[in-house]
Amino acid sequence: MMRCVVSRAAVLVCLTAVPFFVPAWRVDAAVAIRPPALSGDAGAGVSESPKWRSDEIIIKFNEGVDASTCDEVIKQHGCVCLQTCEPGKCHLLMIPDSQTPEDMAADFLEHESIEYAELNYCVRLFFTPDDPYFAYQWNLHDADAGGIDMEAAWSIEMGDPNVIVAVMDTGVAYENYGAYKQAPDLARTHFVPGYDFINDDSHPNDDHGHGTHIAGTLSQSTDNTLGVAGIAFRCSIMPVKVMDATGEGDYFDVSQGIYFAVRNGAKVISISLGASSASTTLRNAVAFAYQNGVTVVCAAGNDYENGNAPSYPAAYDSYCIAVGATRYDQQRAYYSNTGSYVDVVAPGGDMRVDQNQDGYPDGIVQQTFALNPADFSYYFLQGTSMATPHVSGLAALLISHGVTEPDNVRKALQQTAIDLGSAGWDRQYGWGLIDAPTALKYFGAVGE
Ligand SMILES: [Ca+2]
Ligand SMILES: [Ca+2]
Ligand SMILES: [Ca+2]
Repeated sequence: MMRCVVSRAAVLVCLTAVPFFVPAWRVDAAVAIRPPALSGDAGAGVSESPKWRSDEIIIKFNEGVDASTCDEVIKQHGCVCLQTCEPGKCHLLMIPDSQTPEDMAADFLEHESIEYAELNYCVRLFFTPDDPYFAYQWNLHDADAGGIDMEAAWSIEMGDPNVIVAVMDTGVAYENYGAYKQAPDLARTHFVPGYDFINDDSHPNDDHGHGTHIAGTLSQSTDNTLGVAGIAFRCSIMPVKVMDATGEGDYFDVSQGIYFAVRNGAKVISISLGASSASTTLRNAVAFAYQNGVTVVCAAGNDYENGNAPSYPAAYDSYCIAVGATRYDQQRAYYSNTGSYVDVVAPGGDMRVDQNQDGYPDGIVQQTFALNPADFSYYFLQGTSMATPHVSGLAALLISHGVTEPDNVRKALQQTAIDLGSAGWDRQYGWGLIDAPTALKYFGAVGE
């Protein structure tokens, strides 16, 4: 299936073993994971913010209880009235350090003058999607869980369908067509026409599984009570197939895909592939995208333990945002390339560990398929492939939020990244771990 080189010009280079992920399902079925049906407490192992104020309760006295009695009862319980909510409606009390709010409320409830006593529950501004496996997406949760804090980001921007992200990959399970089926958790995702440069037709269906996983991280149907969430779930996806069923392609097809995406309105091009040979053809293609105002986001490569050679197109530094991979503890993933071209890092996972103790390897989970393109499940994968759509998704949200031009997108991503490793930019982490809500506030904060 080496489908290049001989019949084409000498500048073509095979992208062998291209997609930057550990091919989980081909090596070990045990890491192709199907999360069990979940009950309501799916969040086990995922840190949550407090549900109520630990030092406060709210009480209300019965109608007709006079003010001096109220003061007396509050004092008897060792509490201090912080505020009242309109006269007589309710009191906010600070409780003694020695008491829990649950016990304190129970004590008040036993008093004859009390109508009710309850905890002061915390509200969250943040949008929390109802997708049942969202709890397993540590990569989308807070930075202290290794993630990019999408709940806070979604309260700022959920995306604009006019912002198109082209996915240069093995295709996407975006439609029902012949043997190919639409992934159920892409049913509400918005797609625009793409192209299949492997088979030269207008049906860029996925016959591998990699591209569907990438599209999921970018724009999985979200808040649909099914499966998992995606980052820029209201933006549009353009599937562009430039790799075949074995995960191989070539620079010529990738370049064609990039020109196609630019000419058909993509604002972001997400490229989770690469190879270690430089190419004028490929460089010209990413330069064309950049010069036409399109943000190109590329995987930095998974070859750290195999020579750490620079990967293209990621290494075309001024034209591409190159993305390395981190894991739950914010450390660089063992496979993630380092080098002068690394711009930022994003969660790519480490399947060797279960640092968040949720019972699964710490990969990135999205819906895709293994061998049969009509049989979908939820798979944890790792790689700079998986890290890349975090950055291209956030780029799409930035553009939805009004940021224009690739240099401004880059600036917002880099300037707000959480610095990791040695201080400032470094070869392992670039500018650091992307921080979605802070990036979305960047231009507002500096007065654009
Ligand atoms: Ca979903
Ligand atoms: Ca885990
Ligand atoms: Ca650093």
